[in-house]
Amino acid sequence: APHLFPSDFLWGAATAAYQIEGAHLKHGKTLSVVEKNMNKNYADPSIASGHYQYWEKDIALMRELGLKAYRFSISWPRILPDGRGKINQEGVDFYRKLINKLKEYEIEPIVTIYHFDLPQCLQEEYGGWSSRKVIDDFEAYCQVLFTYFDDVNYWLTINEQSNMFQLPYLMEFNPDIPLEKQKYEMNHIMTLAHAKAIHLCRTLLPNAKIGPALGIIPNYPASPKPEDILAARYADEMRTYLFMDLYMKGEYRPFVWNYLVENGIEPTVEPEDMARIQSAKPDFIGINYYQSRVVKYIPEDTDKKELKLNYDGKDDDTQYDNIPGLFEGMTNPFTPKTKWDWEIDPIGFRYILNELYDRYQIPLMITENGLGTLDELTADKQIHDQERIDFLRDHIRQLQLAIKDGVEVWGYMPWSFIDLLSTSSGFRKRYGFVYIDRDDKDIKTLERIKKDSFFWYQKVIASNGCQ
Ligand code: BGP
Repeated sequence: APHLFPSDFLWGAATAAYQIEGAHLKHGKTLSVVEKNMNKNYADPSIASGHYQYWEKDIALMRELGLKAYRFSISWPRILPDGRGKINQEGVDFYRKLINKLKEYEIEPIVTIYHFDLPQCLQEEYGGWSSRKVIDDFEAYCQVLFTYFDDVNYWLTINEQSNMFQLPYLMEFNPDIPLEKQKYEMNHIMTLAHAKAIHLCRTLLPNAKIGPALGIIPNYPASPKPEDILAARYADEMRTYLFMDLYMKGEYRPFVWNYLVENGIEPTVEPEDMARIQSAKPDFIGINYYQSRVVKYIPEDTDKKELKLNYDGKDDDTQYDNIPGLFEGMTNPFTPKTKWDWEIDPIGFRYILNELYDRYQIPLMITENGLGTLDELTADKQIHDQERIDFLRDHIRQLQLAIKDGVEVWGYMPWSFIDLLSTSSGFRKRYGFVYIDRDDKDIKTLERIKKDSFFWYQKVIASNGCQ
């Protein structure tokens, strides 16, 4: 294959704090909302992948893999155990050591400021993201990060604001307020917090690059029926362009705004809000891509079905995203599925990158992409994860084609570097290039074992994208 990846392309891998670190109530750290609310049958964050303890081993593996970049998140309650005010020096030191080591090995740190882990104490104090008070606390947290870690060149403000409101364990809601109303209010407040982070970054770190990371799912019409074509468009409006337009234009899309008003669920917008958001244009957009979605029209009088929290690979657990009157997701008869029924669609990756770049003309960074599956350790301690290699190879090819199509992409951070706690499915569903020797209940040795995909990706990086 011809070399089409830019010579400075950032080949990386991604993780998030609560999914790998462990030590979740140790060394000064307090509880976060996601740690409190995730299903403990699958996911116990107290040890996770043991990264807090074995971080040096992990970085040595990154170096061996040849990573040019590493995307990780900083845990807010590890830095500020009370949500604000007193700094936990041990937490600062942990990330300081991590960043120093990465720099020593010439691995570019790409730091997520917020990956689902609001300090639980702020949830209890004022309802977390439902109150504007969180904006100042978030800004103060960013100020700490931009001061202590001023040598970081790439920042991600908020991970998957778009999905945060779909998967209830990532957030905590007030049972006394209608859920839909609350979601859009929180989304607005979160967008303001994101804008604050960008403004502060421009002041304190004028040379750094900063942007959000969105979970993006392209929507395909279920049939050539005109109402299904419209359904796909509406799904894109509500699940993708709502967020993209807020970030990129500082505007609510007319379709979305009218829908919210009609349903009495529009957020409170104060006079300066939109100007603040508008003046905080990101340098790039992070894209988390796992799958595409097929949607059909469903009438307004259909009952709304809430997404299920815990996929366990069983068909009856599958639930599809839906907004009665607009769209409902369904299975795609033309694509293979993962063991958790996620659609495997590399072409959708090329399609959506083109779509987003066309609309917004902003550089993109792939901040997540990967295959969650069961990995079996063989008797001689190997992991033959050919399925993962095929998945990543096919996506990298489509990424290469998207770049050929003219899309500007800065880097590729597959999810995930090492096996980690899947928020929905614990340690059964694995994503890593490196296997962690543990199960959901049995912690075992936490030994790090390189999978076949590790050696494959090593070659991909060394050849700048030839597979
Ligand atoms: C994204 C999240 C990640 C990761 C990934 C895989 O939405 O940003 O944190 O969890 O999805 O999801 P899961 O673990 O549910 O398979």
